[in-house]
Amino acid sequence: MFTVFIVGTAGSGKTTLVSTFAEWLENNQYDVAIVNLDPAVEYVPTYQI
Ligand SMILES: Nc1nc2c(ncn2[C@@H]2O[C@H](COP(=O)(O)OP(=O)(O)OP(=O)(O)O)[C@@H](O)[C@H]2O)c(=O)[nH]1
Ligand SMILES: [Mg+2]
Repeated sequence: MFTVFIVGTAGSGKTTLVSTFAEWLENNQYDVAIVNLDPAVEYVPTYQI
């Protein structure tokens, strides 16, 4: 099992990267769990599995 932390300044593309990376992992037969640690998050994108 791998754990990847994505950190960066506000608006630097963290959510976009995580969403795209997770979709790629799912498409390549990896199981993925995503946890958003931002206490001020207002929008969490979904992706097709
Ligand atoms: N040009 C460009 N824009 C990007 C890239 N990645 C994300 N964006 C845009 O940058 C903006 C912020 O992206 P988010 O993924 O919401 O960034 P974030 O770091 O999660 O932002 P916060 O959660 O608000 O801190 C959005 O309008 C994205 O479409 C990229 O690689 N290139
Ligand atoms: Mg974000």
